[in-house]
Amino acid sequence: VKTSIQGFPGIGEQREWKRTLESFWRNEINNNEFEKKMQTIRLSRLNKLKQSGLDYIPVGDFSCYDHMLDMAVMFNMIPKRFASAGEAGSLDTYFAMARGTKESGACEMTKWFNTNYHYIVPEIEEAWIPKVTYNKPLAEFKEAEEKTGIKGKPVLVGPYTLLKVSKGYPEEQFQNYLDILVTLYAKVIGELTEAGAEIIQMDEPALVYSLDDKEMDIVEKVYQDIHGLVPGAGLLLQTYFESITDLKRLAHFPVKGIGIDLVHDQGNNAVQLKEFKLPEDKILALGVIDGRNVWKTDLETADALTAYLRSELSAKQEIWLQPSCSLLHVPVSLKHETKLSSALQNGLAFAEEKLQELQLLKYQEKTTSWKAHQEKLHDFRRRYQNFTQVEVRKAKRNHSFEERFPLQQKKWDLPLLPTTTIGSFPQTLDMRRARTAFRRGEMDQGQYDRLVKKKIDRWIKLQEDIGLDVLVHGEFERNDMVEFFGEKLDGFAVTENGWVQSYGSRCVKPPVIYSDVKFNRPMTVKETAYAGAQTSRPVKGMLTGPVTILNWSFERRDISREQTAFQIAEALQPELKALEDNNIEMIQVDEPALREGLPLKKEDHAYYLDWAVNAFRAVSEQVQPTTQVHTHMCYSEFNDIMSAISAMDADVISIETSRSHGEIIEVFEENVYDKGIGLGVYDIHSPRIPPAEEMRDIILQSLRVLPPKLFWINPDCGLKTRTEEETIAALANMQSAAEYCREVVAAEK
Ligand code: THG
Ligand code: ZN
Repeated sequence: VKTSIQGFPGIGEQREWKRTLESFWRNEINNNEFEKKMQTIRLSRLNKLKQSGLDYIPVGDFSCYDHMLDMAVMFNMIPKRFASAGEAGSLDTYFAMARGTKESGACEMTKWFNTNYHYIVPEIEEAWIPKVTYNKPLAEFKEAEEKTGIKGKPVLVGPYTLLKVSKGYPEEQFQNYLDILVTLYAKVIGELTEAGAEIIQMDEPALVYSLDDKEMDIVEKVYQDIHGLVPGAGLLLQTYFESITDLKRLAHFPVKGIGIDLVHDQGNNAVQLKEFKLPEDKILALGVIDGRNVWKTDLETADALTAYLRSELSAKQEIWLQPSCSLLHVPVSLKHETKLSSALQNGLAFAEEKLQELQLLKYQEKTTSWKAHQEKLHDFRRRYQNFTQVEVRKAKRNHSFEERFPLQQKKWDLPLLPTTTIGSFPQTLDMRRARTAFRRGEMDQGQYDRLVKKKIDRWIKLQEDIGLDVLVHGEFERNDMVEFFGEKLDGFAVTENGWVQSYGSRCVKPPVIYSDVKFNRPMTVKETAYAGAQTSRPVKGMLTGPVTILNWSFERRDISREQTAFQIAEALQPELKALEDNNIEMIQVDEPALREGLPLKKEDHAYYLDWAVNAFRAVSEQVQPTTQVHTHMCYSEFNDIMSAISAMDADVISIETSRSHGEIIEVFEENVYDKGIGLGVYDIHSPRIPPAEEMRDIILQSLRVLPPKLFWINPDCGLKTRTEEETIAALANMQSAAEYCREVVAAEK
């Protein structure tokens, strides 16, 4: 038995990767220093993996921004609009694509399957000149060999997945582009093989969607063609996040091995594996430990599963033990957690601890460390396994939208095309520093509260001056929209250093749900009510919804996700009541992650959407009909869930759209949406300040498919990552665009 991992976090134990990137972007270090620092981080990570005892160590999974962007640049998928950003293949072009420039908007970014990681979407333009600009995995393979003596396992995203998650090409060109890609992959793989890479991991997570026979034909041909071009290549076809619908078929592709997820597959992969005879020359890589959650592995269970799967396999079969997917999705190490109770730590394993688990499983001996591991796990379970059953049920408000709409029109009396923002304002350095000082006990509650109030005062005034109609308090007291609630609700634990990359240099610290979720005390009332008292305009309260809290936390695995979602929903109800009692009667319950929790298999969509929508509705079940419930969702791809979005029954929804505005407009051409809606009118992920004219066009375009009396105007997401100057300038442009469009609409009447 061998051990391997598909990928390891690149951010470093103390997020040194993030700091390197950001100091480069601030021009504090030059290209040379940047490359050097990145190499140091890359090599120390490799040495750590080497010391862990892994048999196969991934190389090429390390990125200076995102692994999909690396693939795009490697294959020269550089959109024309970046031609002037720098030399093809230069860092300037690379980061221009990731972050945009003054002249050109960044490439679209979207979530990686059903995770909270976001990748850069490759664009294939008609003018694309297919070529390999630079064999990145080869460079890293050689570097690993020279500098650390590791014979690495290069990692590539496979051609089928790459093309599936790319955009910009006509659907009917799919096969054509796939054929072209195959020749490029053959070149990269050929060079790697030549250089001595024995195993090359081809990540094909897109194979876990519900593929039919015809699609499997297409995928099979890809691997036949590559095999034909590079017969000596040792490809390991790696899948994850779900089961393979037809595993038997996949197992007969002309590849050296297959990798499967045995944790997040609903048991399907194991069942199938027992039903056919795996060719005995194939490596079977078993994902037996959870690669995307933080729970300690039950070694007995994992070992029993491995033994069961091996029982009918040939003795010659090469077996690898692996996590279920890349460890990118979990924090780096438990060793920096000084505040988590030992009772809880007994139940946890981050990326480094998972490496140790693989070694314990490899030797299958019930050593003292094995026994100690199991004992801790059992301690944890004894303490936390009980839970309170809540009812997963239909939930709805007492009045329909048709009844609520006129009541709310009357109560709020807003202008046509009301302007607002999504909730957060820039988290400036002074606020971050204050929060750190407060957490360390270097600043007392009174001082901290005064600082928050000063910020709120300033931004209430700024919003009034700009002319916005519905104001927000700005969330200065919050770190992250999920972590903040995790700190205050019962049943959650937050970490000190449990960072996970979210996109680019941005990281999040997902809280851990280890016990029943319950309301403890009001969480948002103090700051929101204070803001409300400073202005005569409406101030919108800001909560994170149950599905998003669930999706962006490390959830329990001993009770169902829907149970936990309803526990969270019920824990939020008293918060809405407390806000209403304090005259906050517009309340936004954000669900940016509702779409990303969508199961990968089509057949599971309906069930998920049903409980997710009901959990959302349960939050505001008891509010007054005049209380206006807003919600917000990030990222496109709404086509497939439009009816669920409507079923959420929010009075107003805002949707992030601006990196793919045209596509979202089409969605509303095809679907009638009949409640309040704001389509983001500019991209907040880029430092670029969009001119008012550009936003006018977007608004007027949207008004062709959505009725003006239901339309709201807002940026496409929260503004916490922007600077104050950028925010003020962009919002002023947005307000002027809104006022212009109001006149256009009035004139049309
Ligand atoms: N919270 C969580 N998950 C998310 C988002 C979020 N996933 C999707 C989307 N939003 C990703 N966006 C961001 C935006 C900003 C940051 C992280 C993810 C961010 N992080 C700080 C950083 O890395 O500098 C964290 C440090 C800090 O808070 O001080 O800014 O909003 N859970
Ligand atoms: Zn958003």
